[in-house]
Amino acid sequence: EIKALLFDLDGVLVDTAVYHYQAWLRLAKTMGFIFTEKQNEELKGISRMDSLDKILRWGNVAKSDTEKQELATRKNDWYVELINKMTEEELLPGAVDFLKAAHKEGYQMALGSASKNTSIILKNTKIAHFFDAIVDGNSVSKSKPNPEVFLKGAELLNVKPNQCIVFEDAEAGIEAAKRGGMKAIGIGDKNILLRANKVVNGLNELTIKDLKEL
Ligand code: B16
Ligand code: MG
Repeated sequence: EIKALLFDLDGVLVDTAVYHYQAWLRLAKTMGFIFTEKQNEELKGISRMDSLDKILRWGNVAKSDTEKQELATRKNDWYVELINKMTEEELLPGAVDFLKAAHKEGYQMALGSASKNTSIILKNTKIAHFFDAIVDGNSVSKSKPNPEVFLKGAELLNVKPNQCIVFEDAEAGIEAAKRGGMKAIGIGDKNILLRANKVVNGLNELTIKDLKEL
């Protein structure tokens, strides 16, 4: 029986990928190159440092570890400037209604995100109160597809992995849920999120009844 729902943040509840892209692109430009929105897709769900490594590879640029730390910090400062201005209007279609319905149904809920900036985003979009536990980039050491972020969430909620459904937009996130022994609902393209138990375009297409039929 499903008792808990674990939500990824970026791409499931809000679209922060556009802000990550703006900030990373600004950084790339300072190094003399650019990358496309399509390439930015590959950065979804992966950690800040892994993102930077990919971008440097795209630009054919080599940097020392110290330089990489500086670059990541600079990008994050720009990114934080952008998300500081976010409002609840930027929640994805159906997100709040779904969280409300799930809460009413009595499900326990946790956030499972790779981001170290979740608290700003949750505060600005006013959805922090829905979550009984928050696991994010500040509390995990292994990034998705490692299941750590979701297993910690289940542990904090005191439920077993097989009592959880994970909501994820990234392939690595679906993989993490599966490796953790959980069910997964993909938000996005079913040709990409192949391992999900079900795929929808957004939470607006999902009902509580769908969860029971999974
Ligand atoms: P930060 P999620 C992820 O969030 C993003 O999808 C990914 O693009 C980003 O690199 C990662 O968070 C780290 O974010 O730089 O804010 O710590 O999808 O796991 O909610
Ligand atoms: Mg995501």
